[in-house]
Amino acid sequence: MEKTLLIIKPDAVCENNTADILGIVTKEGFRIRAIKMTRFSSSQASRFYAEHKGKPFYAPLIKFMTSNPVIAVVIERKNAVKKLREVVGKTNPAEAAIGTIRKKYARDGRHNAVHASDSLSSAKREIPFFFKTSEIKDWKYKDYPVIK
Ligand code: FUP
Repeated sequence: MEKTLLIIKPDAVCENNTADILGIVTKEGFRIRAIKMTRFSSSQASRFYAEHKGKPFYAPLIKFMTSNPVIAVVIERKNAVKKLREVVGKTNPAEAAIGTIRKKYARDGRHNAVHASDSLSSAKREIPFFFKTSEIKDWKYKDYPVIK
């Protein structure tokens, strides 16, 4: 089992696509381990996207990502990083495969519905950006007490 970070971006939050996107990932066998709605401050967004500093799309990216709340989600399954990248699709929805989240919900390469960690090392850096270890919860499928 492997954990990765999914962020539902401001466009998808504001278009009320949150439940649809969570439905897709849970149907793909991902289990939600942690979830929160938050809003990036400029300094948080700059740190999160530090690798893109200097690129032409950096300033508008920060402006967009700080414009409204996002929903950060830690999800887990076998091969989580690779599988989520497949389910999410390419950065630009024009290039994304049919059936992917970005094909369905992205407007363009900036307003592209979701973020998904691009490697295990990115996931390990990005998850603590939003969650303390104690906020990530373990649970087992269909394993709960039925209280009489
Ligand atoms: P991805 O891993 O698919 O999210 O893509 P990148 O890491 O290359 O880019 C991160 C974010 O930068 C994208 F989700 C949106 C933004 N971006 C643009 O706005 N324009 C571009 O041409 C490329 C990326």
